[in-house]
Amino acid sequence: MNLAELNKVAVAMVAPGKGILAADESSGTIKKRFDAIKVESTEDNRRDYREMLFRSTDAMSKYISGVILYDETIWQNAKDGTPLVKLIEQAGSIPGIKVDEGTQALPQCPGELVTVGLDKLAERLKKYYERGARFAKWRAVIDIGAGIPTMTAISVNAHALARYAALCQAAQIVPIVEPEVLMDGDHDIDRCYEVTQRVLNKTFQELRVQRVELEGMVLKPNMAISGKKCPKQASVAEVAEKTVRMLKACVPAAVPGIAFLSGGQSDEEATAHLDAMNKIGNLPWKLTFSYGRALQAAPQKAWSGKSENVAAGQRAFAHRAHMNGLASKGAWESGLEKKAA
Ligand code: 5MM
Repeated sequence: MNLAELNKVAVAMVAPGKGILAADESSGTIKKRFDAIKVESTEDNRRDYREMLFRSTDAMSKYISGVILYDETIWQNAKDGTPLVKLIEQAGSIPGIKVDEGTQALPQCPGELVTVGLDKLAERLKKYYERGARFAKWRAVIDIGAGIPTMTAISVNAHALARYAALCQAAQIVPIVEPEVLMDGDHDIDRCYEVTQRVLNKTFQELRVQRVELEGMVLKPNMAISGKKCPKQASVAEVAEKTVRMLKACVPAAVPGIAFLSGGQSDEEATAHLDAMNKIGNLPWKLTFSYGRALQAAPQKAWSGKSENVAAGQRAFAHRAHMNGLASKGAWESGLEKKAA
């Protein structure tokens, strides 16, 4: 393993003003997204949609440090035969790959999940590296509810995240470590804080046990935030203050950067929260975005599967990428959203 090279890639992934586009929706998830805009989820439509994003040259080169791809996409070519991976590289962005194979029910833990995909991962990583991937992603899913999460779910998911991360680094690929505590319930922000703190502590304990080099990874966590169904929604200032406090308590300064998931927040909320955290300042790591829905909802709607809407889709994508790029430097203002509208 060449740690200096891994660190160089990790630092580039969280470069000031830039963040990561999570375009790694599995077949089931992209179908859900396409259903919402009444587009059939065929291989060609998925290719056309992602080609539209990756050919948004201005946005890609200015605001997108890296793109997380799904297995199908990393092997796909654009309409003119250029590999999609090349489009990303030509824009100066880094190709990455989701390598987990989804979740399965966790035995003896009703309602809880464990992420799978470690079998043959070393061989798969080698092929992805040859294709151009320089970072990877694995997402663990932790739900909050009555009596959950159990320590069992936290522990097995942290163990798998660390196994994955160690294998990535051995293959000269930077691991994005994503332990996602879902915001689906009716819990308040303090319960989210407490659960996420336990999850992060266990994850970093496992990363240490399995000798993962912290300088060569990126963390992708949820924010400390109220559950979607909680009657009391925390303000932007409270989310920012509690998330920064929680991360300072759990994430070693050796980690070059933290790139948040959006987790179902609205586009503007996800931007406002990131911006408010960066405005607090004096942080030991870079804080940026690795958004899926909060970057793609607007371009999906604007595109709606029609070739005549490609320019509008690219404009919508460029706008969100720009706003989040500003937020990664604490330089966003809500007025900029209105001006664009
Ligand atoms: C883009 O969505 C990713 C893939 O999800 P599935 O494997 O469930 O299809 C997802 O992992 C995503 O990278 C993260 O959850 C962050 O996305 P959001 O939408 O939460 O920002």
